[in-house]
Amino acid sequence: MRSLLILNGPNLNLLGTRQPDVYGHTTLADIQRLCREKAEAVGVGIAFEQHNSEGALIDAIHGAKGTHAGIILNAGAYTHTSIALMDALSSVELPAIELHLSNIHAREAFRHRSYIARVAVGVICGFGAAGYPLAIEAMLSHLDRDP
Ligand code: CA2
Repeated sequence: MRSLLILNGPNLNLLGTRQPDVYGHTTLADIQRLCREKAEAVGVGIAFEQHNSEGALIDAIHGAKGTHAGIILNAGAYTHTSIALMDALSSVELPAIELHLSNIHAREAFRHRSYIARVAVGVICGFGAAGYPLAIEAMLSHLDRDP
């Protein structure tokens, strides 16, 4: 069975515990459950990870090569700063979808820049937790596209 890596970056482990006005009440464990349900429904495997450090995220991206067919990445604030994550994604040559809970373009100017978008096949943002199952569907549609 094909498998996808769903990778979450810094502070996303705090979801549902603080700033519910911005990020809602859903916890990362709730999101993981949503992803499992969606993955079962569409017949794809998933690995769901969260790391606070840039190095651990890079290691997870490197490890995806040969194991996963694509990467769904909510890189958190590293989205806006990390050339290293961008380079890691380029190096593994796997399709990646950039994902955010919030609409980063409706927020502060420093969140409008994304290094991840340059190497992603697409971006989903602003749909809260519902963006995760949408990203699974989008990735499968990308993988199954006509060449
Ligand atoms: O909207 C998103 O998904 C973000 O990736 C979330 C990041 C933010 O830096 C990006 O610009 C957009 C922040 C994640 C922090 O999540 C928290 C959750 C609860 C309390 C504090 C932070």
